[in-house]
Amino acid sequence: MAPFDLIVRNADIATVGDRYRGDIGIREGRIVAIAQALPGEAAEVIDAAGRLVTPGGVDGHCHFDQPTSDGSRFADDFFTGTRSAACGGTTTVIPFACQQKGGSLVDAVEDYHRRANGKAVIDYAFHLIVADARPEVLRDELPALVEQGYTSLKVYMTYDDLKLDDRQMIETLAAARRLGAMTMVHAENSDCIAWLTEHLLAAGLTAPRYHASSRPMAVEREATHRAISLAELVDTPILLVHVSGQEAIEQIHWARGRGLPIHAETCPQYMLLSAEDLGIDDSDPMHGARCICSPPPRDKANQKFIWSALSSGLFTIVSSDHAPFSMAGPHGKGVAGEQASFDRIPNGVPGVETRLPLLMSEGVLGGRFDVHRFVELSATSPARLYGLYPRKGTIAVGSDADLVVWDIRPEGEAFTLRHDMLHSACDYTPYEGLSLRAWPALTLSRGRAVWRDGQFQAAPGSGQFLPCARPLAPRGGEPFARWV
Ligand code: DUC
Ligand code: ZN
Ligand code: ZN
Repeated sequence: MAPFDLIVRNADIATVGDRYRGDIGIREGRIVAIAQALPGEAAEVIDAAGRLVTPGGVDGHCHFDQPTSDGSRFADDFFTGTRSAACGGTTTVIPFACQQKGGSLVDAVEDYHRRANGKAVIDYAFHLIVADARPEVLRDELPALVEQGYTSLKVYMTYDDLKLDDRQMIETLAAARRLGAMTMVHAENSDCIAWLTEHLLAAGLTAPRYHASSRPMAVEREATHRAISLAELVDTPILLVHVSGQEAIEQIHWARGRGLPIHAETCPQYMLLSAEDLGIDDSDPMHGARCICSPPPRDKANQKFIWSALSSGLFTIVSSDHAPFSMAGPHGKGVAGEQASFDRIPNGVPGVETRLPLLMSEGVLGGRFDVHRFVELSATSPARLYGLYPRKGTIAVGSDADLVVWDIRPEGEAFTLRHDMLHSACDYTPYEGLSLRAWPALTLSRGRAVWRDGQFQAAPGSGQFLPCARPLAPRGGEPFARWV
Protein backbone atom coordinates (compact mmCIF):
# COMPACT_ATOMS: atom_id res chain seq x y z
CA MET A 1 0.00 0.00 0.00
CA ALA A 2 1.33 3.46 -0.88
CA PRO A 3 2.09 5.41 2.30
CA PHE A 4 -0.03 8.31 1.07
CA ASP A 5 -3.33 8.61 -0.75
CA LEU A 6 -2.27 12.02 -1.98
CA ILE A 7 0.82 14.22 -1.92
CA VAL A 8 0.57 17.94 -2.59
CA ARG A 9 4.10 18.71 -3.77
CA ASN A 10 6.10 21.95 -3.87
CA ALA A 11 3.52 23.92 -1.94
CA ASP A 12 4.18 27.42 -0.62
CA ILE A 13 2.61 26.63 2.77
CA ALA A 14 1.32 29.47 4.93
CA THR A 15 0.01 29.10 8.48
CA VAL A 16 -0.40 31.68 11.25
CA GLY A 17 3.21 31.22 12.33
CA ASP A 18 5.14 29.91 9.33
CA ARG A 19 5.70 30.09 5.62
CA TYR A 20 7.82 27.48 3.88
CA ARG A 21 8.09 25.35 0.77
CA GLY A 22 7.15 21.70 1.25
CA ASP A 23 5.26 18.55 0.37
CA ILE A 24 2.10 17.58 2.24
CA GLY A 25 1.36 13.86 2.57
CA ILE A 26 -2.26 12.86 3.11
CA ARG A 27 -3.73 9.55 4.17
CA GLU A 28 -7.36 8.77 5.02
CA GLY A 29 -8.28 12.42 4.99
CA ARG A 30 -5.58 13.57 7.40
CA ILE A 31 -2.21 15.21 6.99
CA VAL A 32 0.29 12.50 7.99
CA ALA A 33 3.58 14.05 6.90
CA ILE A 34 5.03 17.40 5.88
CA ALA A 35 8.59 17.62 4.60
CA GLN A 36 10.73 19.56 2.17
CA ALA A 37 10.64 16.57 -0.16
CA LEU A 38 8.52 13.61 0.85
CA PRO A 39 9.87 10.27 -0.25
CA GLY A 40 7.43 7.54 -1.14
CA GLU A 41 4.59 7.00 -3.45
CA ALA A 42 1.05 8.16 -3.46
CA ALA A 43 -2.05 7.12 -5.34
CA GLU A 44 -2.25 10.72 -6.56
CA VAL A 45 0.22 13.58 -6.69
CA ILE A 46 -0.76 17.21 -7.15
CA ASP A 47 2.08 19.49 -8.11
CA ALA A 48 1.32 22.82 -6.45
CA ALA A 49 4.48 24.21 -8.13
CA GLY A 50 5.17 27.04 -5.73
CA ARG A 51 1.53 28.00 -5.32
CA LEU A 52 0.34 29.46 -2.07
CA VAL A 53 -1.42 26.84 0.06
CA THR A 54 -3.45 27.91 3.10
CA PRO A 55 -5.72 26.03 5.51
CA GLY A 56 -9.29 25.53 4.29
CA GLY A 57 -11.45 28.37 5.50
CA VAL A 58 -13.57 28.03 8.63
CA ASP A 59 -16.68 30.17 8.31
CA GLY A 60 -17.86 30.68 11.88
CA HIS A 61 -21.08 32.47 10.97
CA CYS A 62 -23.41 31.53 8.15
CA HIS A 63 -27.10 30.74 7.75
CA PHE A 64 -28.41 27.82 5.71
CA ASP A 65 -31.99 26.59 5.69
CA GLN A 66 -32.82 28.25 9.00
CA PRO A 67 -36.52 28.49 9.86
CA THR A 68 -37.90 32.05 9.55
CA SER A 69 -41.05 33.69 10.84
CA ASP A 70 -42.00 36.09 8.00
CA GLY A 71 -42.62 33.74 5.08
CA SER A 72 -39.11 34.26 3.71
CA ARG A 73 -36.79 31.34 2.98
CA PHE A 74 -33.03 31.21 2.91
CA ALA A 75 -32.00 30.51 -0.66
CA ASP A 76 -29.38 27.96 0.36
CA ASP A 77 -29.92 24.61 1.97
CA PHE A 78 -27.01 22.53 3.26
CA PHE A 79 -26.19 21.26 -0.23
CA THR A 80 -26.06 24.54 -2.14
CA GLY A 81 -24.66 26.45 0.83
CA THR A 82 -21.78 24.06 1.44
CA ARG A 83 -21.18 23.72 -2.32
CA SER A 84 -20.80 27.46 -2.52
CA ALA A 85 -18.47 27.46 0.51
CA ALA A 86 -16.27 24.74 -1.00
CA CYS A 87 -15.92 26.53 -4.34
CA GLY A 88 -14.63 29.58 -2.46
CA GLY A 89 -12.09 27.68 -0.35
CA THR A 90 -14.10 27.16 2.84
CA THR A 91 -14.01 23.64 4.24
CA THR A 92 -15.84 24.06 7.54
CA VAL A 93 -19.04 25.96 8.19
CA ILE A 94 -20.85 26.68 11.44
CA PRO A 95 -24.49 27.65 10.87
CA PHE A 96 -27.11 27.99 13.60
CA ALA A 97 -29.64 25.62 15.15
CA CYS A 98 -32.25 28.17 16.13
CA GLN A 99 -34.59 27.70 19.09
CA GLN A 100 -38.11 29.05 18.64
CA LYS A 101 -39.61 31.15 21.43
CA GLY A 102 -41.56 28.71 23.61
CA GLY A 103 -39.71 25.83 21.97
CA SER A 104 -36.89 23.55 22.95
CA LEU A 105 -33.20 23.81 22.07
CA VAL A 106 -32.93 20.04 21.71
CA ASP A 107 -35.77 20.07 19.15
CA ALA A 108 -33.99 22.84 17.24
CA VAL A 109 -30.82 20.76 17.06
CA GLU A 110 -32.69 17.64 15.95
CA ASP A 111 -34.55 19.59 13.29
CA TYR A 112 -31.33 21.15 12.04
CA HIS A 113 -29.62 17.76 11.74
CA ARG A 114 -32.54 16.59 9.60
CA ARG A 115 -31.96 19.61 7.35
CA ALA A 116 -28.22 18.91 7.06
CA ASN A 117 -28.31 15.12 6.75
CA GLY A 118 -27.35 13.79 3.36
CA LYS A 119 -26.76 17.27 1.97
CA ALA A 120 -23.54 18.87 3.24
CA VAL A 121 -20.46 18.48 1.03
CA ILE A 122 -17.96 19.85 3.57
CA ASP A 123 -17.75 19.44 7.34
CA TYR A 124 -20.04 21.38 9.61
CA ALA A 125 -20.71 22.12 13.25
CA PHE A 126 -23.70 23.90 14.79
CA HIS A 127 -23.94 26.97 16.96
CA LEU A 128 -27.09 27.21 19.08
CA ILE A 129 -29.35 30.27 19.02
CA VAL A 130 -30.87 30.72 22.47
CA ALA A 131 -34.06 32.64 21.71
CA ASP A 132 -35.91 31.63 24.87
CA ALA A 133 -33.69 31.50 27.93
CA ARG A 134 -36.26 29.90 30.24
CA PRO A 135 -34.65 28.51 33.40
CA GLU A 136 -35.44 24.93 32.40
CA VAL A 137 -33.77 25.38 29.00
CA LEU A 138 -30.56 26.66 30.58
CA ARG A 139 -30.71 24.08 33.38
CA ASP A 140 -32.00 20.93 31.66
CA GLU A 141 -31.13 21.26 27.97
CA LEU A 142 -28.00 23.35 27.53
CA PRO A 143 -25.57 21.28 29.67
CA ALA A 144 -26.24 18.07 27.72
CA LEU A 145 -25.99 19.89 24.39
CA VAL A 146 -22.63 21.39 25.33
CA GLU A 147 -21.47 17.92 26.40
CA GLN A 148 -22.51 16.59 22.97
CA GLY A 149 -20.44 19.17 21.09
CA TYR A 150 -22.70 22.20 20.66
CA THR A 151 -20.36 24.50 22.52
CA SER A 152 -21.19 27.98 21.23
CA LEU A 153 -24.42 29.92 21.36
CA LYS A 154 -25.71 33.13 19.88
CA VAL A 155 -27.96 35.59 21.67
CA TYR A 156 -29.79 38.49 20.04
CA MET A 157 -30.46 41.91 21.55
CA THR A 158 -32.93 42.69 18.74
CA TYR A 159 -35.50 40.96 16.46
CA ASP A 160 -38.83 40.30 18.22
CA ASP A 161 -38.75 36.55 17.60
CA LEU A 162 -35.20 36.12 18.89
CA LYS A 163 -34.25 38.83 21.35
CA LEU A 164 -33.42 38.36 25.02
CA ASP A 165 -33.77 41.08 27.61
CA ASP A 166 -30.82 41.97 29.83
CA ARG A 167 -31.81 39.59 32.63
CA GLN A 168 -32.15 36.72 30.15
CA MET A 169 -28.77 37.64 28.66
CA ILE A 170 -27.20 37.57 32.12
CA GLU A 171 -28.67 34.14 32.91
CA THR A 172 -27.49 32.81 29.55
CA LEU A 173 -23.99 34.22 30.02
CA ALA A 174 -23.84 32.69 33.50
CA ALA A 175 -24.84 29.31 32.06
CA ALA A 176 -22.18 29.63 29.33
CA ARG A 177 -19.60 30.44 32.02
CA ARG A 178 -20.52 27.34 34.04
CA LEU A 179 -20.40 25.13 30.96
CA GLY A 180 -17.33 26.52 29.16
CA ALA A 181 -19.36 27.60 26.11
CA MET A 182 -18.67 30.65 23.93
CA THR A 183 -21.44 33.25 23.65
CA MET A 184 -21.85 35.24 20.44
CA VAL A 185 -23.81 38.48 20.74
CA HIS A 186 -25.85 40.29 18.09
CA ALA A 187 -25.57 43.79 19.52
CA GLU A 188 -28.26 46.25 18.40
CA ASN A 189 -30.69 48.06 20.70
CA SER A 190 -34.15 46.74 19.89
CA ASP A 191 -36.20 49.61 21.34
CA CYS A 192 -34.14 52.24 19.52
CA ILE A 193 -34.74 50.41 16.23
CA ALA A 194 -38.48 50.08 16.94
CA TRP A 195 -38.81 53.79 17.77
CA LEU A 196 -36.85 54.98 14.76
CA THR A 197 -38.67 52.59 12.42
CA GLU A 198 -42.07 53.75 13.61
CA HIS A 199 -41.19 57.39 12.98
CA LEU A 200 -39.53 56.75 9.62
CA LEU A 201 -42.54 54.80 8.35
CA ALA A 202 -44.98 57.44 9.66
CA ALA A 203 -43.03 60.07 7.73
CA GLY A 204 -43.29 57.98 4.54
CA LEU A 205 -39.56 57.18 4.55
CA THR A 206 -39.93 53.54 3.56
CA ALA A 207 -37.28 52.87 0.87
CA PRO A 208 -34.44 50.39 1.55
CA ARG A 209 -31.97 53.18 2.31
CA TYR A 210 -33.94 54.07 5.44
CA HIS A 211 -33.01 50.65 6.82
CA ALA A 212 -29.66 52.31 7.66
CA SER A 213 -31.47 55.27 9.25
CA SER A 214 -33.41 52.88 11.47
CA ARG A 215 -30.23 51.32 12.88
CA PRO A 216 -27.59 54.06 13.12
CA MET A 217 -24.20 53.43 14.67
CA ALA A 218 -25.37 54.63 18.11
CA VAL A 219 -27.83 51.73 18.20
CA GLU A 220 -24.97 49.24 17.76
CA ARG A 221 -22.58 51.21 19.96
CA GLU A 222 -24.97 51.23 22.92
CA ALA A 223 -25.75 47.52 22.65
CA THR A 224 -22.06 46.68 22.21
CA HIS A 225 -21.24 48.56 25.40
CA ARG A 226 -24.11 46.88 27.24
CA ALA A 227 -23.08 43.41 26.06
CA ILE A 228 -19.52 44.07 27.23
CA SER A 229 -20.81 45.24 30.61
CA LEU A 230 -23.06 42.21 31.05
CA ALA A 231 -20.16 39.90 30.16
CA GLU A 232 -17.95 41.74 32.67
CA LEU A 233 -20.65 41.42 35.33
CA VAL A 234 -20.85 37.67 34.79
CA ASP A 235 -17.09 37.32 34.23
CA THR A 236 -17.17 35.41 30.97
CA PRO A 237 -15.82 35.98 27.44
CA ILE A 238 -18.11 36.93 24.56
CA LEU A 239 -17.72 37.37 20.81
CA LEU A 240 -19.40 40.41 19.29
CA VAL A 241 -20.59 39.31 15.86
CA HIS A 242 -20.78 41.36 12.64
CA VAL A 243 -19.18 44.52 14.01
CA SER A 244 -19.87 47.19 11.41
CA GLY A 245 -17.82 50.29 12.18
CA GLN A 246 -15.94 52.81 14.23
CA GLU A 247 -18.10 53.33 17.30
CA ALA A 248 -18.51 49.63 18.05
CA ILE A 249 -14.78 49.15 17.46
CA GLU A 250 -14.08 51.89 20.00
CA GLN A 251 -16.13 50.05 22.60
CA ILE A 252 -14.20 46.84 21.97
CA HIS A 253 -10.92 48.71 22.17
CA TRP A 254 -12.03 50.21 25.47
CA ALA A 255 -12.99 46.78 26.83
CA ARG A 256 -9.68 45.24 25.80
CA GLY A 257 -7.88 48.12 27.49
CA ARG A 258 -9.60 47.05 30.71
CA GLY A 259 -8.35 43.51 30.20
CA LEU A 260 -11.78 42.08 29.38
CA PRO A 261 -11.86 38.98 27.18
CA ILE A 262 -13.95 40.44 24.39
CA HIS A 263 -13.64 38.88 20.93
CA ALA A 264 -14.91 40.50 17.76
CA GLU A 265 -16.02 39.40 14.31
CA THR A 266 -16.49 41.42 11.19
CA CYS A 267 -17.63 40.47 7.68
CA PRO A 268 -16.72 41.46 4.11
CA GLN A 269 -19.91 43.54 3.75
CA TYR A 270 -18.55 46.03 6.29
CA MET A 271 -15.22 46.28 4.44
CA LEU A 272 -16.66 46.65 0.97
CA LEU A 273 -20.27 47.86 1.04
CA SER A 274 -21.57 51.20 2.26
CA ALA A 275 -24.94 52.76 3.00
CA GLU A 276 -24.91 54.02 -0.60
CA ASP A 277 -25.42 50.42 -1.72
CA LEU A 278 -28.88 50.57 -0.13
CA GLY A 279 -29.79 53.13 -2.83
CA ILE A 280 -29.13 56.82 -3.16
CA ASP A 281 -32.53 57.64 -4.58
CA ASP A 282 -35.82 55.79 -4.50
CA SER A 283 -36.06 55.00 -8.23
CA ASP A 284 -35.32 51.27 -7.93
CA PRO A 285 -36.37 50.10 -4.46
CA MET A 286 -35.49 46.45 -5.01
CA HIS A 287 -31.93 47.33 -5.99
CA GLY A 288 -31.17 48.63 -2.51
CA ALA A 289 -32.87 45.58 -0.97
CA ARG A 290 -29.95 43.45 -2.18
CA CYS A 291 -27.63 44.97 0.41
CA ILE A 292 -30.01 45.16 3.37
CA CYS A 293 -28.39 43.42 6.28
CA SER A 294 -28.12 44.09 9.98
CA PRO A 295 -26.19 45.91 11.19
CA PRO A 296 -26.33 47.89 7.94
CA PRO A 297 -23.30 48.82 5.86
CA ARG A 298 -22.04 52.19 7.13
CA ASP A 299 -20.37 55.11 5.36
CA LYS A 300 -17.09 54.81 3.48
CA ALA A 301 -15.09 56.26 6.40
CA ASN A 302 -16.21 53.29 8.48
CA GLN A 303 -14.78 50.85 5.94
CA LYS A 304 -11.35 52.32 6.72
CA PHE A 305 -11.88 51.71 10.44
CA ILE A 306 -12.80 48.11 9.73
CA TRP A 307 -9.71 47.55 7.60
CA SER A 308 -7.39 49.12 10.14
CA ALA A 309 -8.96 47.11 12.98
CA LEU A 310 -8.32 44.00 10.87
CA SER A 311 -4.67 44.97 10.42
CA SER A 312 -4.15 46.03 14.03
CA GLY A 313 -5.34 42.75 15.52
CA LEU A 314 -8.55 44.07 17.08
CA PHE A 315 -10.74 41.64 15.16
CA THR A 316 -10.51 37.99 16.13
CA ILE A 317 -12.26 36.49 13.10
CA VAL A 318 -13.82 37.30 9.74
CA SER A 319 -16.99 35.40 8.90
CA SER A 320 -19.41 35.78 6.03
CA ASP A 321 -22.76 36.05 7.89
CA HIS A 322 -24.00 34.42 4.68
CA ALA A 323 -27.76 35.04 4.81
CA PRO A 324 -28.96 34.49 1.25
CA PHE A 325 -32.36 35.73 0.10
CA SER A 326 -32.93 35.76 -3.65
CA MET A 327 -34.22 38.80 -5.53
CA ALA A 328 -36.64 36.71 -7.59
CA GLY A 329 -39.37 34.47 -6.24
CA PRO A 330 -41.97 34.75 -3.51
CA HIS A 331 -39.75 33.89 -0.51
CA GLY A 332 -36.76 36.16 -1.04
CA LYS A 333 -36.07 39.87 -0.66
CA GLY A 334 -39.50 40.57 -2.18
CA VAL A 335 -41.47 38.38 0.25
CA ALA A 336 -43.63 41.36 1.28
CA GLY A 337 -43.90 42.78 -2.26
CA GLU A 338 -41.62 44.88 -4.46
CA GLN A 339 -42.74 48.11 -2.85
CA ALA A 340 -42.50 46.82 0.73
CA SER A 341 -41.12 49.16 3.36
CA PHE A 342 -37.52 48.52 4.49
CA ASP A 343 -38.60 46.84 7.73
CA ARG A 344 -40.33 44.03 5.78
CA ILE A 345 -37.33 43.11 3.63
CA PRO A 346 -35.43 40.03 4.86
CA ASN A 347 -32.05 40.95 6.32
CA GLY A 348 -28.90 39.43 4.91
CA VAL A 349 -26.46 39.17 2.05
CA PRO A 350 -24.85 36.08 0.48
CA GLY A 351 -21.08 35.72 0.94
CA VAL A 352 -19.94 32.24 1.97
CA GLU A 353 -18.14 31.72 -1.36
CA THR A 354 -16.60 35.16 -1.74
CA ARG A 355 -15.25 35.56 1.84
CA LEU A 356 -11.80 34.05 1.26
CA PRO A 357 -11.18 35.45 -2.24
CA LEU A 358 -12.21 38.94 -1.11
CA LEU A 359 -9.99 38.79 1.97
CA MET A 360 -7.05 37.48 -0.05
CA SER A 361 -7.50 40.00 -2.87
CA GLU A 362 -8.40 43.10 -0.91
CA GLY A 363 -6.61 42.26 2.33
CA VAL A 364 -3.37 40.46 1.45
CA LEU A 365 -2.80 41.52 -2.17
CA GLY A 366 -4.19 44.96 -1.34
CA GLY A 367 -1.33 45.32 1.17
CA ARG A 368 -3.55 45.68 4.24
CA PHE A 369 -2.26 42.63 6.13
CA ASP A 370 -0.06 39.64 5.48
CA VAL A 371 -0.95 36.07 4.63
CA HIS A 372 -0.43 34.95 8.24
CA ARG A 373 -3.12 37.34 9.44
CA PHE A 374 -5.33 36.14 6.58
CA VAL A 375 -4.99 32.56 7.84
CA GLU A 376 -5.59 33.63 11.42
CA LEU A 377 -8.77 35.57 10.64
CA SER A 378 -10.27 33.15 8.16
CA ALA A 379 -9.35 29.73 9.58
CA THR A 380 -7.20 29.36 12.69
CA SER A 381 -8.96 31.75 15.06
CA PRO A 382 -12.50 30.60 14.24
CA ALA A 383 -11.36 26.98 14.69
CA ARG A 384 -9.85 27.85 18.09
CA LEU A 385 -12.77 29.99 19.22
CA TYR A 386 -15.28 27.23 18.52
CA GLY A 387 -13.33 24.19 19.72
CA LEU A 388 -12.32 22.72 16.36
CA TYR A 389 -8.57 23.37 16.52
CA PRO A 390 -6.20 21.68 15.62
CA ARG A 391 -8.38 19.29 13.63
CA LYS A 392 -9.48 22.30 11.58
CA GLY A 393 -7.91 25.69 10.85
CA THR A 394 -4.26 24.82 10.29
CA ILE A 395 -1.82 22.81 8.19
CA ALA A 396 -0.11 20.36 10.55
CA VAL A 397 0.52 16.66 10.92
CA GLY A 398 -2.63 15.17 12.45
CA SER A 399 -4.96 17.88 11.15
CA ASP A 400 -7.64 17.18 8.59
CA ALA A 401 -6.36 17.66 5.03
CA ASP A 402 -8.47 20.77 4.43
CA LEU A 403 -6.41 22.91 2.08
CA VAL A 404 -6.73 25.68 -0.45
CA VAL A 405 -4.29 25.87 -3.37
CA TRP A 406 -4.52 29.42 -4.67
CA ASP A 407 -4.59 30.84 -8.15
CA ILE A 408 -3.12 34.29 -7.64
CA ARG A 409 -3.02 36.63 -10.62
CA PRO A 410 -0.30 39.24 -11.13
CA GLU A 411 -1.20 42.89 -10.85
CA GLY A 412 -2.79 43.98 -14.12
CA GLU A 413 -4.37 40.54 -14.66
CA ALA A 414 -7.31 40.90 -12.31
CA PHE A 415 -10.65 39.32 -13.19
CA THR A 416 -14.15 40.57 -12.58
CA LEU A 417 -16.42 38.89 -10.06
CA ARG A 418 -19.74 37.87 -11.61
CA HIS A 419 -22.68 36.14 -10.00
CA ASP A 420 -22.62 33.41 -12.64
CA MET A 421 -19.21 32.26 -11.34
CA LEU A 422 -20.75 31.39 -7.98
CA HIS A 423 -22.44 28.23 -6.66
CA SER A 424 -24.99 29.46 -4.13
CA ALA A 425 -28.68 29.15 -4.99
CA CYS A 426 -29.01 32.87 -4.25
CA ASP A 427 -29.54 34.79 -7.48
CA TYR A 428 -27.12 37.68 -6.96
CA THR A 429 -23.89 38.77 -5.30
CA PRO A 430 -23.59 42.20 -3.70
CA TYR A 431 -20.00 42.30 -5.02
CA GLU A 432 -20.93 42.04 -8.73
CA GLY A 433 -18.25 43.71 -10.86
CA LEU A 434 -15.55 43.82 -8.20
CA SER A 435 -12.02 43.31 -9.47
CA LEU A 436 -10.24 40.33 -7.87
CA ARG A 437 -6.79 38.78 -8.14
CA ALA A 438 -7.27 35.56 -6.20
CA TRP A 439 -9.49 32.50 -6.28
CA PRO A 440 -8.95 28.92 -5.12
CA ALA A 441 -7.65 26.65 -7.89
CA LEU A 442 -8.24 23.65 -5.65
CA THR A 443 -10.09 23.05 -2.39
CA LEU A 444 -9.39 19.82 -0.51
CA SER A 445 -11.83 18.73 2.17
CA ARG A 446 -10.36 15.84 4.20
CA GLY A 447 -8.13 15.11 1.22
CA ARG A 448 -10.98 15.06 -1.30
CA ALA A 449 -10.85 17.58 -4.14
CA VAL A 450 -14.22 19.29 -3.84
CA TRP A 451 -13.34 22.19 -6.15
CA ARG A 452 -10.74 21.82 -8.87
CA ASP A 453 -9.96 23.96 -11.91
CA GLY A 454 -13.39 25.50 -12.01
CA GLN A 455 -15.33 22.30 -11.36
CA PHE A 456 -17.30 21.43 -8.26
CA GLN A 457 -17.06 17.72 -7.61
CA ALA A 458 -18.45 16.46 -4.31
CA ALA A 459 -21.41 14.27 -3.48
CA PRO A 460 -24.22 15.54 -1.25
CA GLY A 461 -23.80 14.03 2.20
CA SER A 462 -20.01 13.69 1.97
CA GLY A 463 -19.53 16.38 4.65
CA GLN A 464 -19.42 15.25 8.27
CA PHE A 465 -20.90 16.74 11.41
CA LEU A 466 -18.21 17.98 13.81
CA PRO A 467 -18.89 17.95 17.54
CA CYS A 468 -16.93 20.87 19.05
CA ALA A 469 -14.75 20.79 22.14
CA ARG A 470 -15.51 23.30 24.89
CA PRO A 471 -13.62 26.45 23.92
CA LEU A 472 -13.40 27.59 27.55
CA ALA A 473 -12.77 25.90 30.87
CA PRO A 474 -16.05 25.46 32.77
CA ARG A 475 -16.02 27.80 35.75
CA GLY A 476 -17.43 27.04 39.17
CA GLY A 477 -18.18 29.52 41.91
CA GLU A 478 -20.70 32.31 41.86
CA PRO A 479 -19.85 35.16 39.50
CA PHE A 480 -21.79 37.61 41.68
CA ALA A 481 -19.24 37.08 44.45
CA ARG A 482 -16.63 39.20 42.69
CA TRP A 483 -18.83 42.25 43.21
CA VAL A 484 -19.21 41.77 46.97
N1 DUC B 1 -28.39 39.97 10.22
C1 DUC B 1 -28.50 39.01 11.11
O1 DUC B 1 -28.51 39.27 12.30
N2 DUC B 1 -28.64 37.74 10.71
C2 DUC B 1 -28.71 37.37 9.38
C3 DUC B 1 -28.42 38.39 8.43
C4 DUC B 1 -28.37 39.77 8.91
O2 DUC B 1 -28.28 40.68 8.17
ZN1 ZN C 1 -26.77 38.65 13.92
ZN1 ZN D 1 -26.04 36.13 11.14
